[in-house]
Amino acid sequence: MFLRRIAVLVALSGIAVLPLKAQLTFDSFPEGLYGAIGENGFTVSQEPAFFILEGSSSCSPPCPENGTPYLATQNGDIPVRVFSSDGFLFTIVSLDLAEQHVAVVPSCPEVTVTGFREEQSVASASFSLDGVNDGAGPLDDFQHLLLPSEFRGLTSVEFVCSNLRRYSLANLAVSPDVSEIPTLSPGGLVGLALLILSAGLLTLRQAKRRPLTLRSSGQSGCALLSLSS
Ligand SMILES: [Ca+2]
Ligand SMILES: [Ca+2]
Repeated sequence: MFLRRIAVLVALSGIAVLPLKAQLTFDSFPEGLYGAIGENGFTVSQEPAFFILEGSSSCSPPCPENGTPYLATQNGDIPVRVFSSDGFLFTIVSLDLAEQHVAVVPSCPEVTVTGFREEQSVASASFSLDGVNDGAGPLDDFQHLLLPSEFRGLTSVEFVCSNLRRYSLANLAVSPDVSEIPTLSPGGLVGLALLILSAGLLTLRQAKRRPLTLRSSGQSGCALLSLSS
């Protein structure tokens, strides 16, 4: 009760509470065209827009299938950009990539992932797509890929497939860098301390009003003791 009350007060105070890990699945978005979407504290954008698709039958020729919605590009040359909606530095751990359309050759051969850091340096990695893409067929269209450890401390990350080749993207595992969560100002610390103190006093006052049941060993029954003032 006490911890739950503190959590509610912290939330009401407007102090940012960050998930340590977040999965960007796109699962909560209906099919359609989007210029940008927000999920779990992160923004995903592409100019002028990308598709959210639910499966192979969503387009013609058929698209890949993974049983859930995913992001599909209109133009691989224009970067799909991901960044923390609150401006925190973050790490990208893994993602799922697939081609865009069944039986379209050549499909996207390779997606390049570029992570941008605050001090202007970049991390870059390219992932070859396996060409396996049978839509509603039994094969796994999406590949699960791990990013190198250099993809941390990022302000944003971008995905590109050159020569206008389309590709599909799902299940980005990202996490805000804990060291980048800002410390509270002295005023903020005082405010947080007062919130915790208030929650404690409220919990103690309610506990005093409740009857307290004491059970002593070696005796049958129990004594009821009221601490009401
Ligand atoms: Ca398939
Ligand atoms: Ca594939």
